[in-house]
Amino acid sequence: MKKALALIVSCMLLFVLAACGEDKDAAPASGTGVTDTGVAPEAELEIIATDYQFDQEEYTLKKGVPVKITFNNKQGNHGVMIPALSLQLDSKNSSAVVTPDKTGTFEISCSIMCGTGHTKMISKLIIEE
Ligand SMILES: [Cu+2]
Repeated sequence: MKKALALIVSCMLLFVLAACGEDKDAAPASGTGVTDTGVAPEAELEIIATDYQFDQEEYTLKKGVPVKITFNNKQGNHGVMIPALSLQLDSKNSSAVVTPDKTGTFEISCSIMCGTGHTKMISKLIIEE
């Protein structure tokens, strides 16, 4: 009898834990798509994607200036990946505030296998002093 009770209690515990887990997963979906790093942006940059290119060949940012980067998927299904900023955006998670901490020329590429032109979707990110 005690065993049965213990089993029921542990089942209930599992259920409660599972329910908590679901809540956590659901939270980001109802968010605004903005990754809040607690830093107020001083600049904004929009990257627009179409089949199969980004709207600019080069994007320029300033080192040390927090910038809100917004990804705008106008055509097709693309994402943007900027390894130098540890940043990846797509239509679901479309905006983030980052602060570039190094200067140089880096690569921006598409993060989603979007089709025949995928490998051509490369632009430059220039971070100036
Ligand atoms: Cu792609």
